[in-house]
Amino acid sequence: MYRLDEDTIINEQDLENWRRTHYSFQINPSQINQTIIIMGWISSKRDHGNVLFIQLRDKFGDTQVVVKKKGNNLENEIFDVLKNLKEHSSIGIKGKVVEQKKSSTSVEIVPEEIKVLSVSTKSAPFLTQAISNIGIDTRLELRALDLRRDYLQNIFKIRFTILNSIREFLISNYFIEVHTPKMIATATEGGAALFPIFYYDKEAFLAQSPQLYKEQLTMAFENVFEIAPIFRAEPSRTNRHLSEAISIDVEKAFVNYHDVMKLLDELVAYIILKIKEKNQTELNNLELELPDIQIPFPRYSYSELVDKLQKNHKYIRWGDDISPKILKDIVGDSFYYIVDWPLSTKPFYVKPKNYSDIIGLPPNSTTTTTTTTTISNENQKDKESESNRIVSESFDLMYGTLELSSGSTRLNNKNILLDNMKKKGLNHAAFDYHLRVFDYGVPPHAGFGLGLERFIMALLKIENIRDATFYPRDIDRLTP
Ligand code: AMO
Repeated sequence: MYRLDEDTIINEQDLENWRRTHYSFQINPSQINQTIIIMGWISSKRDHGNVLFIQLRDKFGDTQVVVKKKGNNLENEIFDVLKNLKEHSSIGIKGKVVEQKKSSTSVEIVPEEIKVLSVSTKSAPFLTQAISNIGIDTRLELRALDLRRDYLQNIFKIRFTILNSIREFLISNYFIEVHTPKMIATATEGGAALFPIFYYDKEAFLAQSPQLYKEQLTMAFENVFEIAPIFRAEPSRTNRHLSEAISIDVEKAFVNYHDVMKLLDELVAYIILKIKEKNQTELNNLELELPDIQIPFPRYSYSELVDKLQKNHKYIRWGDDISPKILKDIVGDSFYYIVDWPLSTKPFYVKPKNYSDIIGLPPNSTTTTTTTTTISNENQKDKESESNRIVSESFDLMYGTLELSSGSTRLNNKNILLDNMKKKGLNHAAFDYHLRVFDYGVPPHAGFGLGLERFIMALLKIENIRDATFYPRDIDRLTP
């Protein structure tokens, strides 16, 4: 029982044997005069004195409910309850379908019985309909309510299409979906920081990526993909980093980085096609048009970009990571690749363009991989002559200044892998569990990791990556 004010008491009721007979999208003029049961929450109310219009929302949209104060006891009671219920309250309505030319479905519901299932006792701090100007932190504190808003509903419906189309595309290209451990023993991604955890009596980490496992699985299944969380202890507060993100990891045997770039081109094209096919309503609601893309996406070599950048940014040296900010000057707002990165900027499993290069790699010429800009050690870089610029078979897929994916051909020769690890200062023994499979014929392979939230951000022009995920995790947020 809820006392809404001095005079108004509303009783909450059990569901009992009430079950929805129709979702909003299933209601149409063919049911006129039928009695149906609808359920949902009040998304908006219009009070015209003796007539009340309620929009009852379910997972597919709104149904208009109209109730008049007529002097009949039952109708008056329903009128009073609905008039006093706040938006977001959950109710069930048993009522008659009647014609209403002005409503979008050409019908509306006149209630005969109502069940108040859960009373909203507070006014929502943000509206159901409008894109709120309220700060994202206020919204995140009540995320489940926030997710009811039209803006986010549209985004998450498209997200669902993206995930489905990725699965469709990869499965039709002979990939199998896998799952790899998320509690692991070693780092894989160089500079990206780890979350340590207690694993019984040992120190372990949350996986930064499924990298080593997806590589191993090419031995058994050739073409594998995983859609799962990756964990990155990101100390910075940005609009494009999460501490827990969803990565679409793809790995394929008997190919190199050119082949998987082609696969990624085709994957992106397929996703865009599917969104256009399935989510036109959501795109219209968001007032968005997806880009008309042409594949293959342009490919710029790292060296070429550095040469261009150096014209305006004298401090940039070959071997530095490229900051997205400075890329702004030379790239448009679309998809492109940066290929052939310095080996020193990439993790240990990435293949150099020439095997012979790595054998002659000077000691300490490597820097750890970072996902942010590193202004390199000037002295070290000064010493780096053009002749020992070691290039890797690698790529980043970008959208404007946003990195969406990284990929590469991987080292599959154990000796060279060991050598590269040594140059990167990694302890072989810690990776024994991984290295031992290289004694048994690991096929040549290549792959990539595509950040789901980053991809959604780029396609749907979302300003803050937090709105591309349900419950974001960042340096300041572990709840809800
Ligand atoms: P990388 O570290 O570049 O590569 O990650 C791949 C992609 O994952 C996304 N991503 C993130 N998204 C949001 N918040 C983060 N903190 C975050 N970190 C990464 C980005 C990025 O491009 N193992 C390799 C992939 C491979 O070579 O297969 C890897 O993890 O979109």
